[in-house]
Amino acid sequence: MTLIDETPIATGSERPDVHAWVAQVAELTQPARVVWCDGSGAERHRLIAMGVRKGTLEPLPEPHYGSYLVRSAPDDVARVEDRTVIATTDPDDAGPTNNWRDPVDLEAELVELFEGSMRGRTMWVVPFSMGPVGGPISQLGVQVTDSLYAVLSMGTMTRVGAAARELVEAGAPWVPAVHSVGYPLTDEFGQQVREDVPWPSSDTKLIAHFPESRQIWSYGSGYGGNALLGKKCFALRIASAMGRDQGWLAEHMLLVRVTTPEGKQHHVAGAFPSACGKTNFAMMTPSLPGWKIETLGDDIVWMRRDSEGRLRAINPEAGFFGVAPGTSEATNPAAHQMLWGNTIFTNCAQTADGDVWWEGLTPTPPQGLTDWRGEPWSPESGKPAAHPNARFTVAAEQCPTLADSWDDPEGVVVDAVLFGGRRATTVPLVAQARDWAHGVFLGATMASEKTAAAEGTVGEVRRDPFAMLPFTGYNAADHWGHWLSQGEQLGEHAPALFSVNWFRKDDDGGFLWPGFGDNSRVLEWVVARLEGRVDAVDTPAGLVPRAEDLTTADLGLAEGVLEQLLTADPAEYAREADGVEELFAGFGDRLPQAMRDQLAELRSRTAGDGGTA
Ligand code: OXD
Ligand code: MN
Repeated sequence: MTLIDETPIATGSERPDVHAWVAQVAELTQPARVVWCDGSGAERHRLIAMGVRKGTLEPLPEPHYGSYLVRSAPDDVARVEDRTVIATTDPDDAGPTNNWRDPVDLEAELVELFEGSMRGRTMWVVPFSMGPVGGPISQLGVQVTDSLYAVLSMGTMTRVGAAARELVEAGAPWVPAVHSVGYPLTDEFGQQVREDVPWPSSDTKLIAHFPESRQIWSYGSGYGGNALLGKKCFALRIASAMGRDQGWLAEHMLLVRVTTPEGKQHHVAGAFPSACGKTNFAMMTPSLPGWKIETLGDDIVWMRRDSEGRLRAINPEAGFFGVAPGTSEATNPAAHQMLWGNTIFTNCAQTADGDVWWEGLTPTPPQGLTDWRGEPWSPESGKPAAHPNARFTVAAEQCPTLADSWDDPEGVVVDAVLFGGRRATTVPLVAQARDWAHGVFLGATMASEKTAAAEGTVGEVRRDPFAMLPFTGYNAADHWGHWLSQGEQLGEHAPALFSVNWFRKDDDGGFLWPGFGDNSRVLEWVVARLEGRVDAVDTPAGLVPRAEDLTTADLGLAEGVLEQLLTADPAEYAREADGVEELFAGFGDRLPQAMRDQLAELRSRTAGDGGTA
């Protein structure tokens, strides 16, 4: 059976008939029944009732109306990056940061894996839109899946239903996405071979992407980004390749609207690696009086030039799949409040009265907790009660800080983009790029430090270009080239680019900057730069604020801390240049010349300060 080659969607001119495609997948996977989803409330109720009956969903007590706890299999708790592959005809099109596979070999492997993989199970067909249905920046997809949890979650995270289905049936471009948990219940003769379990999954996992024919095949996992195929698989890996070919951008970014005390609005996107506080930033309560931050998205942004040449952005998702641990009324009041009901919690701990709990929700854990595996828990166990990657899945509309324009199909005009890593040293609190190419260099060279063995020592630096290391569906160097050419086309309409770093530490390992709502002080400076109201200091990091231009008087920072936060030390940047050179070396001649020029510029700015140039 040929799965990939007979689906001529790569050319963009012809699409497979969706019904023929569903029949083809059903012939391969042999489900007991095929059910088309309509995304209705009635359907959600039916699915939830089924999930409760199977033991997959456990209802939470009052007052959490419509909320459920799910426990995954203990070995199916996160994205599996080493089993996530990109198939391209030429390995260089996947590049050195992806796990490359030959498309023909991969197809053969997938046929073997998926053959009969849904026997005895229901195959749901989920037509969905990423972004408002029919919008100029939106895209369509169809996920088939034998996971009830995936269907329910897709219903929250994307726009599922008749409107998307009608467009797909009418021949609009769409992305086929096949998902099986790899847990068949019957053999080829229809004889039952095992009972279903609350969280079906397989030891064999493979998350496969075909950016050339725009297809996704995911096997063996029911968790998050491995299974909700609209998210990382489509909206980042496949969409980034579509964006390269079609002239737009799919990025791992948050999106907020900033309103100044004078009532001026600016839209800011921000690329931050996983676990660097994107959701907290996107829902921030600013500590600066009179400032307002409204949420448009917390994880993914699609951006496209409009007819006037401006860069417009949407959040293609319709919900939040957020990390629960660390979320509390103190750290993220908006997120805490939006979880009042209609939420699916996965791998959280459970209190004696059946409610959910996670580390950081309350200063001390309540008595009588059950851990995420369903075992009794006490602090003496030395293990977390909630899994560190425990999640909540909730509709965007429940977010109290949601901007009214979050659902506007036209999107919002992006005024600024922030690139933020987690760096204990070297990188200042904020720096504006000198120009577009320098901004692309700041994005390409973003990094996070692994936790150092001893507090205060310098951790190993892991480069995470554009926070897209596991998410760019093509050669990362081509991604930088694509950003460079977008900048050329945007010209005077290009947003301003900045690097930010909330995580700089003092010599004792303490954070220098309070972060959270105080990050609004950095946004105040960003806005002042956009409005041309303040000068900046030219440093190896870029254009850094003068200390007097940041509002910090009421923060009680110790003497010298602000200066330290704003320092871009040439000697440290000479070492940074060495690290960047190492990163760039991996890309050979795919590296854009402009990136080589930026590295040379950094070398010249740090010459004589310990670098190798
Ligand atoms: C996520 C991630 O789940 O970036 O959003 O890992
Ligand atoms: Mn993410």
